[in-house]
Amino acid sequence: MVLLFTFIFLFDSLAWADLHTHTFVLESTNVTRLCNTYNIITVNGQLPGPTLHVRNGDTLHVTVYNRAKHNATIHWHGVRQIRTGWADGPGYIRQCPIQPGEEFTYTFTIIGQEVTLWWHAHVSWLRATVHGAMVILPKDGSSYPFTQPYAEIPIVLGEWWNSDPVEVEEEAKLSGGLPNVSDAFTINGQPGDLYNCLSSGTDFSFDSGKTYLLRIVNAADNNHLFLKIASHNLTVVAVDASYTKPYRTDILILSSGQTTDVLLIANQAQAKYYMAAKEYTTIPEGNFDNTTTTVILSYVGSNASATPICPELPIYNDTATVTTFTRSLRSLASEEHPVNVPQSISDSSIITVGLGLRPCEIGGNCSGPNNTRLAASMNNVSFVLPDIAILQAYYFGINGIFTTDFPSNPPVVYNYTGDVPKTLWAPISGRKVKVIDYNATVQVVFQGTNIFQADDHPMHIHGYDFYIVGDGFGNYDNEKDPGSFNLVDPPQRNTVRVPVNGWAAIRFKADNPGAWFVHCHFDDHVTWGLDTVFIVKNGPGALESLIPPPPDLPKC
Ligand SMILES: *[C@@H]1O[C@H](CO)[C@@H](O)[C@H](O)[C@H]1NC(C)=O
Ligand SMILES: *[C@@H]1O[C@H](CO)[C@@H](O)[C@H](O)[C@H]1NC(C)=O
Ligand SMILES: *[C@@H]1O[C@H](CO)[C@@H](O)[C@H](O)[C@H]1NC(C)=O
Ligand SMILES: *[C@@H]1O[C@H](CO)[C@@H](O)[C@H](O)[C@H]1NC(C)=O
Ligand SMILES: *[C@@H]1O[C@H](CO)[C@@H](O)[C@H](O)[C@H]1NC(C)=O
Ligand SMILES: *[C@@H]1O[C@H](CO)[C@@H](O)[C@H](O)[C@H]1NC(C)=O
Ligand SMILES: *[C@@H]1O[C@H](CO)[C@@H](O)[C@H](O)[C@H]1NC(C)=O
Ligand SMILES: *[C@@H]1O[C@H](CO)[C@@H](O)[C@H](O)[C@H]1NC(C)=O
Ligand SMILES: *[C@@H]1O[C@H](CO)[C@@H](O)[C@H](O)[C@H]1NC(C)=O
Ligand SMILES: *[C@@H]1O[C@H](CO)[C@@H](O)[C@H](O)[C@H]1NC(C)=O
Ligand SMILES: *[C@@H]1O[C@H](CO)[C@@H](O)[C@H](O)[C@H]1NC(C)=O
Ligand SMILES: *[C@@H]1O[C@H](CO)[C@@H](O)[C@H](O)[C@H]1NC(C)=O
Ligand SMILES: [Cu+2]
Repeated sequence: MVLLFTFIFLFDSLAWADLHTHTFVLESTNVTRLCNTYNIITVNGQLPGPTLHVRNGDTLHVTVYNRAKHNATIHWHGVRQIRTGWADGPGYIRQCPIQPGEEFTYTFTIIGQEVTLWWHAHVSWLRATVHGAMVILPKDGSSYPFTQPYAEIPIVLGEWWNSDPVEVEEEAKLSGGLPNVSDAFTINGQPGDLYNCLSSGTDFSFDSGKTYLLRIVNAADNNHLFLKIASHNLTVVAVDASYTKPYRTDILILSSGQTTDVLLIANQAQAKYYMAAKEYTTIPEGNFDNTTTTVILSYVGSNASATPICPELPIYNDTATVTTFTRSLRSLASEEHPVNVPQSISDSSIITVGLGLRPCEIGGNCSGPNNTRLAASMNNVSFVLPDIAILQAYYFGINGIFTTDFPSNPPVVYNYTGDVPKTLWAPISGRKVKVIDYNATVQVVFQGTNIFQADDHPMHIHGYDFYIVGDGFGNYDNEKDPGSFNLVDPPQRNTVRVPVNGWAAIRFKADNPGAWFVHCHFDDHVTWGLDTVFIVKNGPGALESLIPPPPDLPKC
């Protein structure tokens, strides 16, 4: 079976696509940021890690050697992994981690996805330093549905801690309190000029009159980021590897996990301009990183000693700007790139997403508010990772690892976005998963809650792109709100920002069997349990089931 599959696979790829073989070495690396040297984990000594260049239809073999001190896995963020879920990466969901000294080869094919995705570590907070961009060109012989750019520039946004991010997480887990906030944001690994330390970042050089494609990735662990370039408008042409109708704007917002591709025309005076990014959040001041990262765009011929022009970024909690941006995005919906939104739904659920507080164990020291432990949940279930992978338990029929009773509706109906009584604040712990029939047409409404602290949660579903058919503030109304859904050209993404004290509705067809991680893309919220798993059953057809696991799959 494995051999047969591999054979067909190779035959196919020889016929129309390339095979890319890469080696990722995870290792401790000394890097200097903010004028100090820190020992962090990188891939091949680089921060951000290597950019992968592929075409739609190509196959990748990436062998990961773990020469670092932490357990590791790599996730190919947004890659649909049709039938190849074993290569998806999240630790204890799809695979046991690659332990120090071990190796594993990820094999997968890019099917029907173009423009920009990315990759990152998917255990603990290793992602903070282990990530990189994935550039996906159209198939040979086809082209972008927009002006062919003169040049393309990957732009990876991230955070920087003056510490090992895995230790930041461990510290917060032990204490039950808020983790340390980052010390800086970064663009392509560098904080830029607005910190107490001169940056060694490289300027981007622009030729007057030319059009550039900026492939922007928000790789930050715990943040949504605003991004702006002084004096320039940008035209959004794709998000999360799905084409959009061109949308002209002077500001971008990217939630953790999201990618956005924009065209920039270098049509301004020959000068230097800052690209700048800072956090969007509604949590109280003092509890987040209030800094701004920059990089310089220099026009060829500009005065080398001139001061760059600064853009004016919105205030950190400017939800109105975020809402305008998000609601302006539409799928391209062209003949070549059609929209297939499920029009009728066979599997519908409403899932609350939010934080919580648990009482401290007797004799414990808990540094959450009033001696509590921070928690997070979906439909009041705070997910606890198993010590073997859910997919392995499912595939091999190992009992007792998970239960299939994830609730399809909030177990208690209350005013989710009002003043929530404290008796509702502590979630239960569990490993409840949702089972979905093959080919089901699925609708999920994510409803944000106001428990302890309302937030915009970026919800990510592995193995799928979904349509965001509607969103709103307050409580979702199942009678009224579906009337305003966009079922014609809604944006398609793999990560949706659920508005603070609001909701977002998504639809997709369950055409990819496997056990798929569903979670907030903020790593601190994942640590607290804002996650679950959607198990999509195999279909009856030969090409409708998960392939068998690779023989070198790591063991726990
Ligand atoms: C990192 O720096 C430390 C302290 O200077 C040094 O002992 C260590 O060998 C360096 N590690 C690497 C991988 O260069
Ligand atoms: C978190 O911040 C505190 C206070 O600044 C510091 O003492 C501690 O070392 C930090 N923890 C880590 C893991 O960096
Ligand atoms: C950017 O777009 C706005 C609105 O369309 C327009 O007013 C402004 O002049 C444009 N700026 C540049 C630099 O093109
Ligand atoms: C956050 O940064 C802005 C400037 O970007 C500044 O005006 C504001 O005072 C800062 N707030 C805090 C709490 O440091
Ligand atoms: C370049 O900028 C510097 C600093 O603003 C200025 O002193 C100098 O005259 C400028 N040179 C040219 C050729 O404009
Ligand atoms: C946004 O933050 C500012 C400054 O902290 C505050 O005055 C304002 O009330 C906040 N706006 C909202 C909508 O919370
Ligand atoms: C809690 O803190 C107190 C005072 O700092 C200390 O004596 C005690 O050992 C701690 N308990 C635990 C379980 O860490
Ligand atoms: C902490 O306790 C104080 C005093 O009882 C209360 O006013 C406050 O709301 C509590 N905070 C939280 C987050 O529970
Ligand atoms: C829920 O609470 C909000 C905020 O207090 C309030 O505006 C709204 O009317 C409440 N909704 C219901 C249905 O009670
Ligand atoms: C969650 O479940 C716990 C335990 O049954 C209960 O105390 C709490 O009120 C529930 N909260 C919600 C929002 O359902
Ligand atoms: C699933 O849907 C596809 C495309 O609509 C269809 O070709 C296939 O027959 C369906 N399979 C099942 C088992 O319903
Ligand atoms: C690494 O993974 C193995 C297998 O799941 C586990 O036994 C071990 O405790 C993990 N190590 C750390 C440091 O988490
Ligand atoms: Cu979250």
